[in-house]
Amino acid sequence: MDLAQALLDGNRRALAQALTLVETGGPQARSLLSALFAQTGRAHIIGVTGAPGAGKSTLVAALAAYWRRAGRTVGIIAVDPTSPFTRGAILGDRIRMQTLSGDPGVFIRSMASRGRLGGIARATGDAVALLDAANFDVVLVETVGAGQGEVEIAAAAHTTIVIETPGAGDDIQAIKAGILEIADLLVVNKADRDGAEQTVRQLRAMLSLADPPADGWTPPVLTAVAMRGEGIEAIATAAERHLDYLRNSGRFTGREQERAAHELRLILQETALERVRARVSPSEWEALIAQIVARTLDPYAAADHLLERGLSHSGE
Ligand SMILES: Nc1nc2c(ncn2[C@@H]2O[C@H](COP(=O)(O)OP(=O)(O)OP(=O)(O)O)[C@@H](O)[C@H]2O)c(=O)[nH]1
Ligand SMILES: [Mg+2]
Repeated sequence: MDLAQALLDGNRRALAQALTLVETGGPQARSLLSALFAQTGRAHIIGVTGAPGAGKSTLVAALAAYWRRAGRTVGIIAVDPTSPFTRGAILGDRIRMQTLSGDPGVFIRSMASRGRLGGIARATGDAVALLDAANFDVVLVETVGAGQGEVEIAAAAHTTIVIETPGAGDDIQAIKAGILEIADLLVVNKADRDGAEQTVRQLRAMLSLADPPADGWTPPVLTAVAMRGEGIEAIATAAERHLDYLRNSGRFTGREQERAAHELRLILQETALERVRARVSPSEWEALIAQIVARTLDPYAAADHLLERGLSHSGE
């Protein structure tokens, strides 16, 4: 069976199989992605990031339900979930989640980076491409905001939603520098708890103090009670408005160029490493390491040498 064609035809088992393939990586995954690449570029890719337990999955599920009611199809990727995707959502909104599961217009996939030798960002980008090719109108990517994760997701998305919670209040300065720069939308979730308004005010103050946004879009700060589906329509509408803004201001192409450059860099890094690994024997590798330790070779010269070995006669 032609996996690419089955995926394009809307076969969900083929999609699941294809996702497993790109998670593993390798030549088969590459040729599948090459075959599908021309069919990508339609989906609105939305990254959702925030601290563990901020309510990302609950919000993502509620957004998905909202867009389904609007007749749009939704693909969801949860990267490194610390809790199962549907846990919060099921507790919070049983009926809505039941509507999601069993709905062919929604596809949910979790991806774990544990035990993987790097490549999670590349694998996530590939998974997004598959959902895009499979004709999902919106692709939501959930990542825990802990270090590189949220920056990676912002580089791969059209629209990035950053979730905060009330009571981040006192240590709101602890919101990592950089989080405001990547946010296209800021959401204070769990607004049923004390201090939500204060957190909103603090975020707005931080935004007004920050440098004016390079792309001219000032991120709205919205509140939500994702668990009860409150504030969801405003968030969905703001995400759509952001995409419209990118398109109408001519900045969409720039975003696409950034996304493409980011993806190309990830692929180059991984491919170069893979080729070096394939062509340099462990003993040769160890000999180079020994030379570096002995200070008879510097690591840059070693890398040059390895790259030459890895990239020569590259008749793959
Ligand atoms: N009080 C309150 N609780 C919420 C709200 N939204 C989600 N929760 C709860 O917060 C907990 C975490 O929700 P999740 O959606 O799993 O959060 P998450 O950010 O996806 O968590 P991880 O993926 O584990 O990082 C669950 O118990 C939810 O029911 C809300 O608006 N108010
Ligand atoms: Mg989650």
